[in-house]
Order: sequence, then C-alpha cells, then structure tokens
Amino acid sequence: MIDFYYWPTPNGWKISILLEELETNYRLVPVDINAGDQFCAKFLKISPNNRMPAIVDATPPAAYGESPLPVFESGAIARYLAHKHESFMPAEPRLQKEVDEWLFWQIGNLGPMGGQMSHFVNYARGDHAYAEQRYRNEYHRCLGVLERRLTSRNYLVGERYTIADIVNWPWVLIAKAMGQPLDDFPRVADWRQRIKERPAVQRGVDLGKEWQPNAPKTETARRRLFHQTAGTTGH
Ligand SMILES: N[C@@H](CCC(=O)N[C@@H](CS)C(=O)NCC(=O)O)C(=O)O
Repeated sequence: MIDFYYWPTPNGWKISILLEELETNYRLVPVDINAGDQFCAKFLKISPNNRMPAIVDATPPAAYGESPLPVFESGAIARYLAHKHESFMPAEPRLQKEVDEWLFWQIGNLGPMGGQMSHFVNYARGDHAYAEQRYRNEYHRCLGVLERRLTSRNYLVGERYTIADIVNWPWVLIAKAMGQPLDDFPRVADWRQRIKERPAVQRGVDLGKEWQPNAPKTETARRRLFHQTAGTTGH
C-alpha cells in the first residue's frame, strides 16, 4: 500500500493522475498547505523541502529492502512508480533518456516558471509589473518549446503516453485560467485535450476538489505560504 501525501494543485495532480493510471491501491493523506501541514515534523521526515506531493511505499520492490520507502519530489516519485510498475516508461534506453529529459525539463522550467507566473497573477499584492511580465514571457516560451516538440508527434516521447506527458500536463491544464489562451500553440492545445479525455486523468484532477483547496485566506496563512524563510513553522 502507498501512502500518498497530497493537496489538489498541479504538482499534486501529477501523482494523483499517475496513481489512477496505474490502478494501484493508495491511501490518501491530505497535506493542507494553506493550514501549514507541510511543516509538521512527521511530513518533513518524508519531504524535507516542505512540499507535497510525497509518497511512502510500504511494499517497495525487494531491491530497495524491506522497510517502507519514502519518496519526495514529483519527478522522483513518477520515475520510481513507472519503474516499479513497468508502465508509462518505455523499455528502450534511448527513449527512457528522452522521458528523463522532458521530465527534468518540466521540473526545472515549465513548473517553476508557471509557478512564479501563478504567484504574480493570482496571489501577489501590489504592482509587480516587471516580475509578472518576466514569468508570463518565460511560461509562454516554455509553451513554445512544447509546441515545437509536439509538431511531429502526439506525445512527448516515442508516440506513447508516458510519465513525461503526465508531469507536464497539469501545468498546461491551468494555462487558460492563468490568462494564457493556447491560440498560439495549437499542437499543445490538442495534446492537452487528448490527455484530458482519459478517465484516469479526470479522476486524478478531481481528487480532493471538495476540500476547497483555494488560496490562503488569513494573513497568517499568506505569510506562511508566501514569505517563507528557513525559520517558518507550521500550525
Ligand atoms: N519541485 C516540487 C514542487 C512541489 C511544490 O511546489 N508543491 C507546492 C504545491 S504546488 C507545495 O507543496 N507548497 C507548499 C509550500 O509552499 O509550503 C515537485 O515537483 O514535487
């Protein structure tokens, strides 16, 4: 059984979608990031960067030893689960290398740029025109990178739906809501729609939506989420 530490955000959806695609059993452990759950000592032992998603696999493959296996960072979790289940990861080393490229690209580019854009578009108070434009441009640039990649293929790697698509997709799902219509990126728009139609993807995105996972409402919550330092604590 896998314990899945989760809150319904694009980074959380990467793993809720993958778990649903794998049709594997998991136990959901909500990590309310607006309430400060990510700073609880028990969670920090699993995910030292105070970020979800994370998992603990009580029954890892024998090569990992018998004790429960914690994994943090969505890219590491996706690779671990794909290898464990031998799914959504091609067998060919050359294609595995390409999956890794697009997975690391998401973690280092689309995710952080989209995340900062979301911060300045949705949450920052006051006027931050330079920062907002900077991240809008970077997000737009990243969508252009995806558009070029998808020009001659339906999925990011090898004509098959892999974890490279699964980790990138949630950060494209939210494009329109962040004020970035996909008109400039027709191949990305088609890819987004193709993946959105998968029942497991819909189940993954719906997971926990009844928790009202909206932006922090109190000043304390805003400070905890948006003004973090090494000294920030939870509840
Ligand atoms: N690089 C990390 C990013 C995870 C991340 O940023 N998670 C956010 C929610 S989308 C979070 O847990 N935030 C809690 C906080 O900021 O304290 C991953 O891909 O797993």
